Amino acid sequence: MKAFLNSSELLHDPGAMKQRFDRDGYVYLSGLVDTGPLLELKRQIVAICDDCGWLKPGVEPMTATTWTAPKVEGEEEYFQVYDRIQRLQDFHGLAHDPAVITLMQSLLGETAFPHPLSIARLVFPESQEWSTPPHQDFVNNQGTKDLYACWIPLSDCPKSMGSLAVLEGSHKLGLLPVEYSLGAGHRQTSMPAEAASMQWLSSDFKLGDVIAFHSLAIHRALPNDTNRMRISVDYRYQAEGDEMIERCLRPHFEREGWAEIYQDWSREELKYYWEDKNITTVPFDATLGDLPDDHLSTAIKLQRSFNKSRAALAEKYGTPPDNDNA
Ligand SMILES: O=C(O)CCC(=O)C(=O)O
Repeated sequence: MKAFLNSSELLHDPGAMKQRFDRDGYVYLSGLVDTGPLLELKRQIVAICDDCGWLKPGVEPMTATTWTAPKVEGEEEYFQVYDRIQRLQDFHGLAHDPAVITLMQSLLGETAFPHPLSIARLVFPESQEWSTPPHQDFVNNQGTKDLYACWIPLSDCPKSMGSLAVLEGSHKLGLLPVEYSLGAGHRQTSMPAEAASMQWLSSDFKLGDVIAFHSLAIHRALPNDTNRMRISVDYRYQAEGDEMIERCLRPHFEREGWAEIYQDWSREELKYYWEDKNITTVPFDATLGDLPDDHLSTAIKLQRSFNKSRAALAEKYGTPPDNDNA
């Protein structure tokens, strides 16, 4: 797979950065973010994973080495960890990283701001059926199409660990219909014929590298073929005054409200920061996610094959031994 074009040299030329983004639907910047805060956030996240028994005992937690069958979004065991991550000040704070904001301002103008809805991904090995399918963020995020995501892995993330892939130039295909998928969101883009001549790009990310992409750019995750969890975060940005849906002002999955999430925070400026901004909300259009009539048969077929591989994994992992220092 061809690598992303590195746009770091355009950091001091916002006009050229925006032109490249408009052309390709993404910009990739190596070493944009300081590694210190990324490692600190990862340390906090792996401590939670470790506490919940996800990580292999006796192995350095920062390697995020797993030893159980995959946990996936939507499962109660996943939420035990994820709800605690949603409470981390540093997780939400990273969306405001000055280098990321400067990048987003070059793409969206001076008023670029992050949505309060912030997402962390904890992608287990052997969870390929569940990995993020090709999709356009606009179907979920809606509001303005000038809504751009920034994806940041919290470690080196080679392609083999399930890094992000983008279909180059696909933001120019417009908003596309969806079909059923098992992966996050249960929707994937129904690929038009023109997509066949486009190229999937990805890269071996180093810690500190980021990719920003357009809400119509088709993107997906590669399978995680390592024995470690891929931990990454993704944030969305738009200009003040542009349309947005209410849901983007609320916490991801909405299992707790901001008051609970903010309980242990010390940085007042990170709380409810959007309330003094010029926000224009519009209703969510559920029809954009409408599935084709035959989606139930597709869903049943995919679910059956998923169940089979889950059963095989349950047999493989069984109950973790009490003490395994291997
Ligand atoms: O990290 C992933 O698996 C998916 C990320 C994604 O789809 C996004 O950032 O919009």
